[in-house]
Amino acid sequence: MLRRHALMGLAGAALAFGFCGSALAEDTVKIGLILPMTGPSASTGREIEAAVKLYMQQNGDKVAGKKIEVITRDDTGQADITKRLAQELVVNDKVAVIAGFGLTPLALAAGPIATQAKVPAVIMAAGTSMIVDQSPFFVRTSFTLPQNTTPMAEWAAKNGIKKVVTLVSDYGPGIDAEKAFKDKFTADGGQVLDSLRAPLRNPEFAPFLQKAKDLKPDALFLFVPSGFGASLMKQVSERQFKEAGIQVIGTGDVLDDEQLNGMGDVVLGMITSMNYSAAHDSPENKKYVADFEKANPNMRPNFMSVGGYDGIGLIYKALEKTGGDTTGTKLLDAMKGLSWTSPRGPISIDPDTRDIVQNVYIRKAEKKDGQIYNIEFATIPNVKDPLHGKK
Ligand code: VNL
Repeated sequence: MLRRHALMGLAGAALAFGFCGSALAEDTVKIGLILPMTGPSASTGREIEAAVKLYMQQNGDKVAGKKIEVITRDDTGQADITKRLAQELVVNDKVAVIAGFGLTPLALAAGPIATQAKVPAVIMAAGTSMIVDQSPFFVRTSFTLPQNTTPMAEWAAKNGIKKVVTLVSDYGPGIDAEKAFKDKFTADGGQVLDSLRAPLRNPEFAPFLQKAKDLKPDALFLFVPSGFGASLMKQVSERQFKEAGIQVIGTGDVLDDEQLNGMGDVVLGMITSMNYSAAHDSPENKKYVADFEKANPNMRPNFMSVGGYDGIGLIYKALEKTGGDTTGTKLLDAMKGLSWTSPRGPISIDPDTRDIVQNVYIRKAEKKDGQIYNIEFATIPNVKDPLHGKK
C-alpha cells in the first residue's frame, strides 16, 4: 500500500514536472550548436562559439517574446558523433534549429536528420558547394569554395600569371577549389600544369611542395581548411618559392586570421581571395572586431566567426518574421531571401538555393600597426556559388 502510494506520488510529480517542462518549452526556443570544440579543427569551434555568444550579448536572448537557449555540443570533428548529437538534440532536447558543422563531412552527416525532422540546419562553416543540395532544410551562412576561388583565378589570369600548379586538401572543399580554379583560369587562357592533393588528416606537404616547385609554374595555388594554414606556410617557407620566383596564391582559408599573425614574413605580399578579413574597412566590422577582441582577449575573429555570427543572426531574424513560431517549414521559409549588412559586407540568402550571396575580396597580406592582416584591395560584389546549376 505504502509503496503504491509512493509510486503514485512519484508519477504525479513526474506529471506536474512534465507539465511545467512543456509550458517552459513554449517560451524557450532551443538551438543546437554542434561544433568541433576539440580535435584538429577546434579553432573553428572556438571562433564560432565566441561569435554566437557575442551576437547574443549584443542583441539579448529574447526574440518575439521567446527566450533563446543555445545548447553547444562538441562533435570532436567526427561525423558519426555529429549525427548522434543532431539526433539527440532534435529528439530529446526538441531544438527548433540545429547549426554549426565545422567541416563538410560533419554537415553531410546532419543532413538526413534535418530532413526527417523538418528542422532547419544552419551551416556556419562548411564550404563544399553541393552540401545545400543534400537537404531542403540546409541553409548556409559560411561560403563556398567555388565562390571564394573563382575571383582568385580571374585575378591571376589578369596579372601576368600563365602557369599554375594547384595544391589542395583531398576532400570536398579542396576538390571544389581545384575545379573552380582550373575552370576559370583555363577559360581565361591560363594553364594548370598539375593538380596536387594532400591528405586532410596529418598532411605531409613536403613531397607535394617539392613536386610543385620542380614544375616551375608562375604561381602555386593553395587551399587547406581553417587551422591548417600555419603548418602549410611553414613548409612553403622552407621550400623557398619566393626565392625561386614562384608566386604563392590561394584562398583566404590558408591565411586564416586566427593564425595569420604568427605565420611570419613568408606570408607578406601574398595574395588571396576570401569573403572576410578582420581588416575589412567598414563601421560594422570595426565594431565587430573591437567587441569580439574585448570579449575574447588574444583572439582575432576569422571568416569562421562571421559564419557563426550571421548564422545566429539569421535564426533571430527568421524568428522575428514568424512572430516566434518555431515550425521548421515556417522558419525555413522566413530565412529564404533575408538580407542584411554583416561585418563582412552585404549578404543575402538566395531563396532558390538557400546558399549565401556575398562579396568576395582580393587581399594582400601586409603589416599594419605591427600585426599581419589581409588588406582588401578589390571587391567582387554579390557573388553566388558558381557551381550551382552546373553539376
Ligand atoms: C571546410 C571548408 C572547412 C573551408 C574549413 O575549415 C574551411 C569544409 C575548417 O567544408 O570542410 O576553411
